[in-house]
Amino acid sequence: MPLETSQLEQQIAIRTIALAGNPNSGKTTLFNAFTKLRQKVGNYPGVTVEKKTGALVLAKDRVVNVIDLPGTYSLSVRSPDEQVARDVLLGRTPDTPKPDMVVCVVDAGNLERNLYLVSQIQDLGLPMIVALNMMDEVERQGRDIDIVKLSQRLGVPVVPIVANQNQGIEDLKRIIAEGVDAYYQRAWKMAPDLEDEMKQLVKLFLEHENMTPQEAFTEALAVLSQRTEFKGSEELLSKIGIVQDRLKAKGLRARTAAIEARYDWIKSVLKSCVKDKNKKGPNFTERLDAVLTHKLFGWIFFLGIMVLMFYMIFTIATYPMDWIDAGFSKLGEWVTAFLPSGDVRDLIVNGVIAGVGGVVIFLPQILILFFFISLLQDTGYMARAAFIMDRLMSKVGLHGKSFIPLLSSFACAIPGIMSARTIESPKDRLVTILVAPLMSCSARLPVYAIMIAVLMPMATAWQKAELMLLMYLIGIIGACGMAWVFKSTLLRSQKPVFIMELPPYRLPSWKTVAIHMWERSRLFLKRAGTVILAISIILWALMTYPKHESMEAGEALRLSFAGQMGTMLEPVIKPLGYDWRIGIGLIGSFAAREVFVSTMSIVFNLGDDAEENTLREAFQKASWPDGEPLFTPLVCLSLMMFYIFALQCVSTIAVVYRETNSWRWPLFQFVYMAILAYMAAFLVYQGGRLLGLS
Ligand SMILES: Nc1nc2c(ncn2[C@@H]2O[C@H](COP(=O)(O)OP(=O)(O)OP(=O)(O)O)[C@@H](O)[C@H]2O)c(=O)[nH]1
Ligand SMILES: [Mg+2]
Repeated sequence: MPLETSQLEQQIAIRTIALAGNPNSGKTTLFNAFTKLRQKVGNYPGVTVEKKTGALVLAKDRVVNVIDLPGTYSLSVRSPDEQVARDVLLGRTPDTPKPDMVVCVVDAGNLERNLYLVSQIQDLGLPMIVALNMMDEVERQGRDIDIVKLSQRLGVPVVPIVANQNQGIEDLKRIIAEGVDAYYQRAWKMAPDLEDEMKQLVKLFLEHENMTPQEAFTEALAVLSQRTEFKGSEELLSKIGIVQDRLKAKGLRARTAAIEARYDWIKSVLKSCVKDKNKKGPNFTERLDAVLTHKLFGWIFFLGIMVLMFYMIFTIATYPMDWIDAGFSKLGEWVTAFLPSGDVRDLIVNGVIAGVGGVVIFLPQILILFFFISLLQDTGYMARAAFIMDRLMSKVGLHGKSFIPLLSSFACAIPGIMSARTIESPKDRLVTILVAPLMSCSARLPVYAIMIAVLMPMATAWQKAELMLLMYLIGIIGACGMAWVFKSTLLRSQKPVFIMELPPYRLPSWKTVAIHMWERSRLFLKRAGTVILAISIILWALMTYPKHESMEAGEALRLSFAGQMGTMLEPVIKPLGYDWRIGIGLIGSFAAREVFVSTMSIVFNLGDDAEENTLREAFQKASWPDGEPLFTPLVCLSLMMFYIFALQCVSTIAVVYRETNSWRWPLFQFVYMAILAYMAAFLVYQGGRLLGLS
């Protein structure tokens, strides 16, 4: 095909380009640079688990679709997220057109492994550009890559870029706009008799199926490797069977032969294009890893970083929290002065402002939590945490890879559960999904924080941080324990081999951290302004009606609808040390955990005649009818236990439904976690009383 016409065709044809590549090679970073979107990036493999689409403006009136794909090491699929990448590249995804061009994002620091995928994608026959990313690191390591030669050897344009610094992006866009020639000749070869059999198969596919030569080749290779069962006509299948039998008779193993042939070719390419200028001793990452993945120091560092995080949560966050608190009080006073007394004023002051304000006040703590989580993700420490956890996880029958979804669940179980898609074994994936909500998510933070403040008002921030750490550890231990239970009963399967790669440490990009914190606080505030607001209004109404004007405030609350519900629940929760007012909070928080705090703010604003005290003071004053204090240390502990273990989150249930495709698992999860929560709270409260504690 003459070059000019092919380029012309490309120019008209290109509508969709796909960003493919190994995990952690910078695809999403490039996607964000292309589309100005803010998809999540992180320095560990498996950040992106769904395909995402955006628009790339090439010229004034020329826009193409860009698809960001989950990372994959090869096209032989092992996990659900890799399946997405493969299906899109092969044009087998119903809602996505087959890409007209692939931009293969390659980590220049890991050329050998990355070029393996490049070679596989080339075999698909799609026009391709290699975006050689992370060139800054290559330079720092003193390596020299001959771009022109690499491009010649691969037979595709190679563009050096530094995606996170926007370098090379314009070059890349220019070459995309120009279009590339799809002409391709396979460079790697297997042993002659295997190649002959391959030719036979390709011929069969071309004769019997409506395929391009590249499709026929890909299919033939898959059939040769006996990876996929091809579905076709009887005649074709029997002919394929003959070839397969012949291979077996000759003792030829096409699968390993193909892998070896590819790597041989890659090695020869690298030999001619890459030069190490100065060989050095262990690099920065290796030296740091000697400590951070050390059997003992690794754990000390991990726990240390968590204590530090909670310490910050109890110290620097308190100042902005006081300001927010003061702001909402002022707002309440202002509305009280401005509006005539009555239900409307009551709704706004005691329902909306107390409810939403009660949650928004925790924004500074949430910000600090996300600051730390972003750091863990962006520096590459996340993968190390999974690595040290692997020793613990292997005891329960899972591998460290399962710990990444669990760590992400510290932020929120929803992204955590979704990232379980990187797990190959369906059973292990299910176990991970089932235990992920046991990790303490950010919605628990307000509950823990307020309970710890009531429990030990005089303690130092370090002591509070340690108790908070304990709550998080109980969650981790609970998750591991339940994983062990599931792995040894319902979901028995072999213990998988761990192949988590440890990315190099990278300085966090402050922009990424800031964006992450911003996105998360936006979500948090949005939740406060929608879900929490709506529930606050409903609960306010339930707590206000039917009205008993003449009665004292606490008594009127008890006779309200919500009060009646709480009273009905009281016999069930009394063994945990809770009264009907806490019962109202529990009911509300089955929609979302933070609702506990907002409901309690409303309960104690309504039920208490003195309005200006803080929630902590109200808790400390609250008592049983006989005058005994309600929030004793044991009750606080028991409540925290309940919140560690209970699945009080409608959104999580919905996501588990989506990820497992049935109601069975989310229901099962809800029930087992409820039982666990009740038992834990019961044991702490009753056990403590037996020991003579209060
Ligand atoms: N030094 C350096 N770091 C980069 C560059 N491009 C991306 N990164 C960092 O590399 C890490 C991985 O980036 P991502 O864009 O999340 O990688 P990905 O390919 O989308 O990864 P998955 O979604 O897990 O497959 C992040 O920490 C980025 O900040 C680069 O050119 N140089
Ligand atoms: Mg990504």
